[in-house]
Amino acid sequence: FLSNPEDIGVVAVGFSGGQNPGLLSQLQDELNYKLHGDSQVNAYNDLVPKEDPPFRNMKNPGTVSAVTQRLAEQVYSHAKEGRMVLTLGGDHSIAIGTVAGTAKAIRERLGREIAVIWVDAHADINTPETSDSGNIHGMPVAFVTGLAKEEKPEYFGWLKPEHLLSVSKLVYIGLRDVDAGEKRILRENGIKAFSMFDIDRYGIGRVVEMALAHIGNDTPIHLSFDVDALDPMWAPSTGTPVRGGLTLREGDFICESVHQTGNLVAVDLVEVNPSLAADREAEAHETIRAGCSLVRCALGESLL
Ligand code: B3U
Ligand code: MN
Ligand code: MN
Repeated sequence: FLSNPEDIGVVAVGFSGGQNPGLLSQLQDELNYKLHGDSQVNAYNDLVPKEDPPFRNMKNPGTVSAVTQRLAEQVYSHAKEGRMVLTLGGDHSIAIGTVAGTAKAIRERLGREIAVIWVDAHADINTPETSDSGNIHGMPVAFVTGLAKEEKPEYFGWLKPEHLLSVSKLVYIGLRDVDAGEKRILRENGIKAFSMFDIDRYGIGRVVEMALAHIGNDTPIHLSFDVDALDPMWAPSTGTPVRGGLTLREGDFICESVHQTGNLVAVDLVEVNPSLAADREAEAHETIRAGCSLVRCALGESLL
């Protein structure tokens, strides 16, 4: 294993409030993992600026930049010590920090470039200019690949070459809601992507095999799993549900397969956003159950 499989660095980010610790206590108490870092949810309140006007069409750019910069340092220090890093989100903008942190740590520790498997209904590769929404959770891949660039340190200018991911080491699984501008970016950069169409056509087994073949043997893998890749039947409590997604078993299979490579160095589980509305408690519970299943599979717990 490229990371010590019994030793996990955990970072819990925002939003999901009191929900994530359920997963954390499962890992620690039932499965005897050694957890480092906060078992608390980082609010990063100290980093939120008083005013945060849009910049290049991005919403809350100063806040997201400062939070992801801090997160990159946290993830970096776990990965540098050889721990597998598990980050529980939070919206997918946090992957700017997690990918930056692992990319830098793995370069220093193993002298290698990481690969990223991005499991999502969306491509999250808008630049500030191609984005219609201005939401940074639709842009993280553009920032970590250097396709979106910004000099100002308070607006992601802290991203340096050692934080970046090469587009040839990126592969998507589960896409089904991709903007026209994003399709152009994927095409022009020759980025490997397996949509739901490919999963229907080849089956999840072949798709994962092809995805892993693309990034190559013994490449350190960062798995960034947006729970909205799953069909809303399994994960209804998420910001932008899109029907026609992965079954829970297909999601679990991706995680198990990545575990089996022995090359997993980091996992993000994001967009788990349990609504506090009382009438949606059952949906929140189902979504968290799905998230727990994915993480346990990524840790190899479901394999014999
Ligand atoms: N592509 C759209 C929608 C979107 C992307 N990621 C999420 N939603 N979660 C955008 O806003 O960039
Ligand atoms: Mn996403
Ligand atoms: Mn998504």
